[in-house]
Amino acid sequence: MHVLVLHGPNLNLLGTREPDVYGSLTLEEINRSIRHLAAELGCSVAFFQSNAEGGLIDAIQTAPADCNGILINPAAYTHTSIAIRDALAAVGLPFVEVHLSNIHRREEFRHISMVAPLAVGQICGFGLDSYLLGLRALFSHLENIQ
Ligand code: CA2
Repeated sequence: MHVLVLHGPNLNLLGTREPDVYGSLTLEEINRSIRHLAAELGCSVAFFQSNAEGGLIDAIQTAPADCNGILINPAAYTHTSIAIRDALAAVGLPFVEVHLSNIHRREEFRHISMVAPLAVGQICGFGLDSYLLGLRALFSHLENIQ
């Protein structure tokens, strides 16, 4: 099983600013924990972060070549990007949407997710654990549909 982990805009800044909202871990540290869990589960992971909508869309479009599923934090594009939603719909790979913060207890504009209706599920509010729970959920979903 191979999973693509996608991080949206500004997540490269993790660990440097707004630790009260997003925690103090860097993106590299988050990726390390995801890689560790993936090894435990017996799946492989690839990581991609982009601040550009097009970069994320290109990664989604090429994912079916070698990936069984996608773990995605689209960051602010969650709330705005019909283009990312269309790309996820077009490739049809199962994906789990994750967020570090609980988007439903924040500003109203964060309550809407363009991608949630297509996701296997959404996990938010648990910091690093959102990613780890998301990977476990995606992995077990992928095993069940094999
Ligand atoms: O909680 C999440 O994971 C979000 O996807 C993070 C996005 C935000 O726009 C979503 O509503 C919820 C923002 C990512 C920005 O990350 C930063 C990290 C450090 C410093 C500044 C921004």
